Amino acid sequence: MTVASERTDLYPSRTATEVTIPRKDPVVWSPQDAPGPITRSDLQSYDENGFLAIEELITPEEVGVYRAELDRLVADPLIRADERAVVEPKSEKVRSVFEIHKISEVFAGLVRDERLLGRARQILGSDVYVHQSRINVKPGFGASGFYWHSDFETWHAEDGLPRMRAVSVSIALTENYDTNGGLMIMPGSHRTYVGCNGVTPKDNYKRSLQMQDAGIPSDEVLTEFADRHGIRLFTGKAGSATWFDCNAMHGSGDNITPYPRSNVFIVFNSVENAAEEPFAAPVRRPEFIGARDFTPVR
Ligand code: 6CS
Ligand code: FE
Repeated sequence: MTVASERTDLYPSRTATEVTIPRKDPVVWSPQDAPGPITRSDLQSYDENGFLAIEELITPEEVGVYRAELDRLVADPLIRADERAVVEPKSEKVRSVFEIHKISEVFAGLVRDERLLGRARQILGSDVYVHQSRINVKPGFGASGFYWHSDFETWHAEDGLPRMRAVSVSIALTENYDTNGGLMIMPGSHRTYVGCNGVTPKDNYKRSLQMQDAGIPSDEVLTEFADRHGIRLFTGKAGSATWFDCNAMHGSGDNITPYPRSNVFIVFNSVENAAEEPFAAPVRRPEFIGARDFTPVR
């Protein structure tokens, strides 16, 4: 067992100075002609941009099933009282429910679905396990968004993922308009790592899942990134999905419309990249946020 001090940290962050370094890992870990649901040209586009938008990953009927399950979970007082439920800072409405692939048979089936599992394996070039799953309700009338960040920066610093060998999929369960707080990604930003300054407070997750402040790039870096890469807003019908690389710079705005922007969000990590000790945090986050069960999804 290597102790933290002996480890090489390829992606230092949460130090006194902000750094930007070139990515040291492939984006697509399997050979270009690897079998799987993603076409060769889509795989190349994912490699280049760090994301892949799919117009209809699940059918309208399936959207109905998952929406009903989301509504059931959010309405359950036991779930609301559970630590896996995160509420909106202002309205106290449920904002997210974590580890849904464990608490819901319906969502457990989704992570095993070949349309998800096959794509994750093709991108990561190995068996995969679920590092994190959540439903985001993003209700109307004021749900707050997420400021710009790289998920990998958090998953490396706080959950101990050593390499950039994880992929997220966000499946829309309500229509994503250009007005109700949709996901924004900077295309190509996944090829540069931003090591942020600022130390990770203990129990950071209690705040960061409502409003992230540790691991936030500076205005200067974000301006340079936006000028270089641009910003793409993802809109689409319920059932559409966005796959994005763990290091893509992304965020979302507040939702002040009456229309919720609900999605299910699943993070697949390679079994070759299993979580170690945090690289820049005093303690591990709870397992419902950063999984420690590395059993491959079958
Ligand atoms: O800290 C995390 O793991 C979560 N936070 C954000 C803002 N995005 C990714 C992830 O779900
Ligand atoms: Fe994120």
